[in-house]
Amino acid sequence: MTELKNDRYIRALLNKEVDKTPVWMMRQAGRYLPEYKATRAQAGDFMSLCRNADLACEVTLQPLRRFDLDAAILFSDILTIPDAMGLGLYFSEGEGPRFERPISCKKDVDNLIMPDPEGELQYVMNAVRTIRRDLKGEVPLIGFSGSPWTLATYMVEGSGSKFFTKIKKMAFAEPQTLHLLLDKLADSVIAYLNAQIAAGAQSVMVFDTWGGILSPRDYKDFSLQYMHKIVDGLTRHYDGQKIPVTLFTKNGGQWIEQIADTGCDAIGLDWTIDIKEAKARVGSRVALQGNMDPSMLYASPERIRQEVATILEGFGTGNGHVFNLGHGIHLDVPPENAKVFVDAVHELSAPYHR
Ligand code: 1CP
Repeated sequence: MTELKNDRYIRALLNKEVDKTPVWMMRQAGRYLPEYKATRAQAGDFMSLCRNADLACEVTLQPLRRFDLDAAILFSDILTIPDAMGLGLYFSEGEGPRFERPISCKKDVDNLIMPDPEGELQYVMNAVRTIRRDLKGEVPLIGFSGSPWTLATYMVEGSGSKFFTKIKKMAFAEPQTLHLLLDKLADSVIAYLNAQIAAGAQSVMVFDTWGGILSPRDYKDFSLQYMHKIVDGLTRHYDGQKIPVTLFTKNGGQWIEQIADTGCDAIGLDWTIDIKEAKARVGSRVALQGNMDPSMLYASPERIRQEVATILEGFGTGNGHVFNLGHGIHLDVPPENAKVFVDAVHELSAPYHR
């Protein structure tokens, strides 16, 4: 068991007292940092960076050298699972992720490989082990996965999408096929996240980036149900420590009570919900993470500080808040503005924790 030098993030997720509100940024390692671009160029393409444990560790640590962040997040991607299932992930320059062999029918689902986390996905576990070693207990390491629904959208669409017509066609015309796929994905995610925990992840987060494109009934049926299965299947205690689980559904503000009912420890909020209202609705059943609009980082230092102050005031006193952006940091944000944001959270939150 390693003692953490800074355990604010874990304590806040578990609704315990902290001296300042912890903060990290979704996609904190990435193209807005010149040093990331340099390491990525050294690796070649994005997947080669993910597959190289030393370089994946280097880019994980880069934002921590610049900013006073309270957590590190594994450098990898949610699409590692579909890739390991046999879909052939590739990145076309400027176009984002794509699959060589997308899913279109039941036979494709039947043929999927159930990936072995210490086999096809061992490179991810190696990155986790290397990062934990090099973090030296400074801050906790967050492991992550995509939600089954969000992974399925990429697997069926074959790439990112705007209207999600193929996955919705499958959902409404061939629901049994989609449920079969989602169930396989949930089993794979459970094995993958439990392996990350065994390799050293001290908290895990499930990204449901596309759950918010569904109707309330379909969200429950196609997304939430499978995240619930994941929460039930996760290792919740490891090496004498509780492993907090955060569920993030982008645009999921209307469903936070149901998300809390899964038994997760924390809910990630985007910026389309008022954090004061969210807290009133879920009380102290779960911690809340979020919820600043990432585009606020384009504003002046004064405006950024003002927004941080407003969100802190909205949450008010009490435990259970992790500050974050409501989605990933944009790639053209000046790194100095990210520093203003992180420092403002620590400085302005201290009075709420006396
Ligand atoms: O060119 C590059 O360098 C690749 C850009 C990039 C990066 C930096 C991709 C491709 N993935 C990542 C890393 C990544 N992805 C991390 C670790 C870094 C960190 O957080 O510091 C994480 C947690 C993700 C998660 C991820 N990937 C999500 C869920 C969170 C979210 O932002 O909604 C999703 C939807 C993806 C898919 C994906 N991978 C990459 C891109 C450009 C995308 C988005 C495609 C789309 O818009 O549909």
